[in-house]
Amino acid sequence: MSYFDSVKKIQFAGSQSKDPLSFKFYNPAEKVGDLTMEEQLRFGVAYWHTFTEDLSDPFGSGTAIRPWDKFSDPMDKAKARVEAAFEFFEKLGIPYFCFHDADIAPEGATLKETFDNQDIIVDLMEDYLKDSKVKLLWNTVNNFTHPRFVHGAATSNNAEVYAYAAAKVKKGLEVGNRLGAENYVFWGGREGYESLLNTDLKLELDNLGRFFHLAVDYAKEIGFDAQFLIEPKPMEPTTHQYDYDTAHGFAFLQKYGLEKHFKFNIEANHATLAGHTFEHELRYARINGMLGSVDANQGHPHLGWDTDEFPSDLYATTLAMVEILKNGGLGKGGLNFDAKVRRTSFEPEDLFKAHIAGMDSFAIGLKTAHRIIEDGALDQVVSKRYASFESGIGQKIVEGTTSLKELQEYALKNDQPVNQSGHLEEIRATLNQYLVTTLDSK
Ligand code: XUL
Ligand code: CO
Repeated sequence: MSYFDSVKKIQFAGSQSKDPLSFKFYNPAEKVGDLTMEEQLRFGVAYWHTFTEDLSDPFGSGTAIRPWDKFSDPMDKAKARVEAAFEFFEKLGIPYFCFHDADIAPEGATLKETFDNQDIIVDLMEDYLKDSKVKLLWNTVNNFTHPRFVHGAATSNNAEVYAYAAAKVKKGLEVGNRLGAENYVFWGGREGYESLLNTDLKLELDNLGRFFHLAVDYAKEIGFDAQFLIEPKPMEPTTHQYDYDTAHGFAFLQKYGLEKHFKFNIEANHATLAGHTFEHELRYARINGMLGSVDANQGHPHLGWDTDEFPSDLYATTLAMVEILKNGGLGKGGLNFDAKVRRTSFEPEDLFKAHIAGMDSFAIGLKTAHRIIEDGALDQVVSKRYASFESGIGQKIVEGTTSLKELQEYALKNDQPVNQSGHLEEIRATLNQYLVTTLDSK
């Protein structure tokens, strides 16, 4: 059965194409440097936004027209979604997908029934994966939507909820192992607090550390070798989420002796909610050897919540790709579109058009970043700016061979330091030049 009859396999048609159902810049087989675009970008579809989401918002009900909604029985609908998903992946030519347990199968009356429902869908997915090039980039469990998680999951005040959440993670690890997931994600949707007035901060953080250790141990026990990823977000739905940003998350992992077992899944819109740029979070993870994967989306500058828009900001995709290329790629990670079409873009074809827009935006980012790095355009600016640390007193500071006494003697002798301009406007103009010439090149 076909769910997207009007759509044929999406092809690369070049930058002059007027066909909305074609790639203008993403040409999977084209090499940028030593690797193809497909190998470097490792795009993924988020199952929840593409197949489960109904496009409701806090003020309005769902608008999405989804061909699989003709099935009213929840299990029939879940099966239809798998069928539709694989048709979508194949037609889009996207190599990966990601899901939460709750996206793929309905909850049962008991936890056991919920697991049984999942098993039926996972069996079906396993069959599809056998005949497909598509792979599971990561899976995770939803320990935040159901009312039982009102006070959190691994940071709940209620030990029974902690156990329930742990049971779901154990199942999630088994499912990931069966389906060959390359990563396993922890996004702490309600792992944080609403108010400190009724919160035992220390106990909650210690419990979260214990929870991650339990997951690491169980993955080892069953031979699940996925990369574990923490996905930072500062707030929403909590007022303070414990994995606030990469720096918070990294400090937490180090405190609890978990840093060897985890990397970060950096989401653009979470970075901006934390008051950072996307590239800041990527850079922070990269310089600490902790960049694992990316949730590719963008926020809206006027809206202070997680709008999860498809990425179209070429500055952001370019600077993100600079970080990713400098990281030597994403390894087992990828660029998962944790993005939803707008409530007003409710037609099934919009799902394709949105992914095409995102994939083209990152293809432009990749090409531009590759040229910036090859030419050393930003590297030269930075090394020139820090040249004072390459010789003399600067070299001694970097090598750790000086003292406060020597630095004072130096400062007394030289007196007022002389600074040089940072030339930021010139650098931004250079970035514009690189972007525009990428767009011109096809
Ligand atoms: C929520 C979010 C999640 C995670 C997975 O803001 O980004 O969808 O990516 O739980
Ligand atoms: Co996300």
